[in-house]
Amino acid sequence: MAFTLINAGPSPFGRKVAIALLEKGLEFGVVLDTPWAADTITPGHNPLEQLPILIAGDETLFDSGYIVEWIETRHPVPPLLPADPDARLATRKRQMLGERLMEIAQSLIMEMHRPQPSTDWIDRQTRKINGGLAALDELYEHRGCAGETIDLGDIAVATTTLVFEHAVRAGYSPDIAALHWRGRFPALTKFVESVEHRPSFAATRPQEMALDLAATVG
Ligand SMILES: N[C@@H](CCC(=O)N[C@@H](CS)C(=O)NCC(=O)O)C(=O)O
Repeated sequence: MAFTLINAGPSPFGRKVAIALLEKGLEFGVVLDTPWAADTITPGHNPLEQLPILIAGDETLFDSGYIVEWIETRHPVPPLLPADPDARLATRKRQMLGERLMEIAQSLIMEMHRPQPSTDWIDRQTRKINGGLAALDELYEHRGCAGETIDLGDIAVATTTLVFEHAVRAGYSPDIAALHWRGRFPALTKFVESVEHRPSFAATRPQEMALDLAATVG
């Protein structure tokens, strides 16, 4: 089956899908799109008007969490979810924290680009990011580093934390203390450093794109 991933260069959500496909050895092509642009193709494929979108034969899939669930269900080998129920729930918990942290960070960064940002909103999202990172650090104290295999939790956590750094580096986000996790959360740091050079991660590093977030939310 031919897969096409509609994605944006820096998207951590799209990177999560790309890494899952690569880990499974599934080939795919990439079409880049900007969901806020006048000529975007995204709404034609996803009523929620968000990337990533995966075209899988005659099926069109959207929302990265659903897409990776679909990939895991249709292509279970090699597994990215453990079969043991307790291990599976632990994986899902890390996946959920990684995904929600990304959405909260997005909300914070967008707020900071508004003409009159709300300090209360910024404080609330900042607190949630610090809390989520601390919760992940505790979970990785028990899980440790990635070995030969990684799971959907590892992929969600690493793509989120790595894009925090990319967002600051590329200037999409102000340099907010909450987005700094490397060194601040030792177990989380050790874990990300154990996966970030893996071939599936090396092949999908965030790519810069022209982004005017102030114009998007202003
Ligand atoms: N829950 C979605 C979030 C995806 C998301 O926020 N995508 C961004 C690009 S990285 C987007 O398309 N934003 C446009 C919008 O939300 O209108 C997922 O996991 O796929």
